[in-house]
Amino acid sequence: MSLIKPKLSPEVADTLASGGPVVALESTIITHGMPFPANLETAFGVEQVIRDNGAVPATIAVVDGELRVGLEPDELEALAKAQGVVKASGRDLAVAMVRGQSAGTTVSATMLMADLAGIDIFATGGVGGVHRGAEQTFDISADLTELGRTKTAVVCAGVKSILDIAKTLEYLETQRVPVIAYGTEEFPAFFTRQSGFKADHRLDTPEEIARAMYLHHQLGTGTGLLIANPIPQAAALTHEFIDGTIADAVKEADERGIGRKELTPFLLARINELSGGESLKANIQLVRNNAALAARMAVAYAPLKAGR
Ligand code: PSU
Ligand code: MN
Repeated sequence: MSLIKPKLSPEVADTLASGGPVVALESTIITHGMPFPANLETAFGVEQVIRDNGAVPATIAVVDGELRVGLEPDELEALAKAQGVVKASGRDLAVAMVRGQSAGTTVSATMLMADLAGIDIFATGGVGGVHRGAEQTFDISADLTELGRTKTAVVCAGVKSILDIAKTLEYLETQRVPVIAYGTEEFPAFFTRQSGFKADHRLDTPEEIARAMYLHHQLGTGTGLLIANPIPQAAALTHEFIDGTIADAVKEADERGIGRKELTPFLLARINELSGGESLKANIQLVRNNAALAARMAVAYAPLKAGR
């Protein structure tokens, strides 16, 4: 079976060819996850954090129907400003290509494209999961099934309580996806360092995580890994501050009948409004923190992959 190779930027292509460390970044966070101009500032800032930690960033998106890995600054800016861009999960990529559309890629689509490009590690803020009320709506993010079939390691800050965290962890267990918390026993809840649930595993260094990735793939498991990195203490929100706001936003979405792919972007925007911008500030800091860990993992993983 011949697979499509996305178009790589020259820098990403050169780095991959020489076995150097590359970290993939998603673009739905830019197109649907944060308002302009914070989305663009964050996108540039996160790329710089990856460079500062010794790796090359590869922001992934669909631009005018072309699958792209590594965007130029003007392309990133156009994506951040564009109105009405598609939110593409893995299943939406082929149609976006046929129609010549531009699209922000979700965790699912970004994992798929990273894998096609030969990139093993991907940093984001939060992954999608099992939504609250999923027993009625069946709303389970394609991010979770992608983790069950694509080998990319995804560094996130856990999942926020717009989701049913217990069911999300159950689903990842069913999908055979190891959930590794970095430096903590607890599975973090995005804005907060605690969720009330334990992660399956704890590892304390990027080198150990890289070795676990390597062995996981050597075992032929065929699945991704989810690395949960708690938000830095100084940037974390408290449960008292954010939990009620999240519950209000979830209730409002339910009352207004918002579902399917609109649900997550609506909740993120509404929580930002209701929190007076505090959730966005925390979101920016945790993405940067994840990018730093992912870059350090990539630096440790490159020699293992090359057999050095
Ligand atoms: N959570 C966030 N910010 C985001 C997303 C999730 O805090 O930007 C985005 C990611 O791209 C994720 C997607 O893959 O939402 C999940 O969407 P859904 O729940 O519709 O599967
Ligand atoms: Mn959904």
